[in-house]
Amino acid sequence: MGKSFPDGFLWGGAIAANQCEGAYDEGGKGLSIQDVLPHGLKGPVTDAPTNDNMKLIGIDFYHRYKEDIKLFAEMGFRVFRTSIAWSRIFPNGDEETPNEAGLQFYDDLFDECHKYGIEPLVTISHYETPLHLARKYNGWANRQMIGFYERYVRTLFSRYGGKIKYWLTFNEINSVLHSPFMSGGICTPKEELSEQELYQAVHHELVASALATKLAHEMIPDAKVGCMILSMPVYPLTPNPDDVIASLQAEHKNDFFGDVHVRGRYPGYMLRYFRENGITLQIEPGDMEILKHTVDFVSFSYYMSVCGSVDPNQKAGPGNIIGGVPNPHLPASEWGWQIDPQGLRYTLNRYYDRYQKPLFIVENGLGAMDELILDENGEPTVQDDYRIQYINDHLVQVREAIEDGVPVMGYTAWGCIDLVSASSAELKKRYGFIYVDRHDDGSGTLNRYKKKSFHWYQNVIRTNGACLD
Ligand code: BGP
Repeated sequence: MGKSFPDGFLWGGAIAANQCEGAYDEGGKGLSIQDVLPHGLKGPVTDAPTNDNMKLIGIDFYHRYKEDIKLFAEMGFRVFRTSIAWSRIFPNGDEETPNEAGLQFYDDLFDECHKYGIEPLVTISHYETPLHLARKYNGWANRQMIGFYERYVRTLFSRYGGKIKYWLTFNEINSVLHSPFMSGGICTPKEELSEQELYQAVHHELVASALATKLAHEMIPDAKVGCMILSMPVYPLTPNPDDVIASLQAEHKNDFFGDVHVRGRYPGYMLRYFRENGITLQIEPGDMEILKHTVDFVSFSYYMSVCGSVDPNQKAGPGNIIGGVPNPHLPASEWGWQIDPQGLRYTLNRYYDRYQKPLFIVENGLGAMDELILDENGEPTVQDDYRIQYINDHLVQVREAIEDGVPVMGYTAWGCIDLVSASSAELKKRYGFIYVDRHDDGSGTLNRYKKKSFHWYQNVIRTNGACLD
């Protein structure tokens, strides 16, 4: 038996509304950008929802959440991360009054979590901008988004202030630099979008995020607000100082977001980048004051690391939205994402050295092709030893980081129940401890089955991590 995790460590799992709920046109919901992205980042944006879009039904979480939360409770979850679909609350995004049916849905969902003593951790915006805001305003490229987002968060804080303690303002906020439509609802094709427009959109999101933090602190004094960063450590491919500086600069592109959220101002390296690339942000009076409302904790997703190199022959490999030069020392998943458990310890240490704030790992896991088989009792299951190995190895490194002195609030395994992939919109890329019988051709009963990892994770939580090896 290994060492236990600290008392009160928040064990749990994470999903996002658009990848699970389905019911894309029920309960007064408006369309979101995901409803016209049938193939995720790999395919075109369609004019209207199409039948090949797996997210329209998702895993039918909208209708089956009671069954699913019961299974999460059986695993012992203390926290459950999900997002609120903005277009359920404000179907178009720019109306004055919210949609009561949408508000009621989340009231019921959160009550169901509390029934089992599970603390919800809510992402306010997770790749699901209302489509109307994308089409009419060009998403976060437009400053008016700050006002729409403010109205949305005020609505959430006044309605759920008593029920939700942990809030995240934007999922993987740094991903907007790489996927402007999915992350920021920006319709201008990426090739035509100037850096000026892109960083202006980033400024709008950073102001909106700080405004949400300010409002949360005023409206729900007990609440804790975190930023959420797509973390991807960049190791120099060689000790060549040019590679080291190239890696530092690649890290800066991501660190910039956490730095503003924690320090409340733009870092010098970014001001230099703006200066040297002809970028002049339009900053309104008061913006810099708002940015000073800094977060209570830093949360992040961690799936993989990459390498930085100045060698033009080194080509970037696949990755979680952001790619990078592959590391010759690491294996990769079936989707080519390199597996690097120690990168998680490294990231936790690096963030704590930099921010001195509590950290929360809100996404980590292995997307893999699972095979449903019958166990000795004739029950369908999956022997997902590869997933157990992956999560075990990452959690061992979390424990190392805790031993290093890093305060880690919790760990929510990504896709604790199988869901639709964000990048490829496939269901066959499965992350769950719970198998969902649904397939990319639309077939399947939607029944839920416990994988081997379900029982394993239950034991991890029961022993507070002591069973990890
Ligand atoms: C992150 C997103 C998630 C999620 C995860 C796994 O980028 O925040 O929404 O899906 O990555 O990625 P994928 O679904 O592409 O495998």
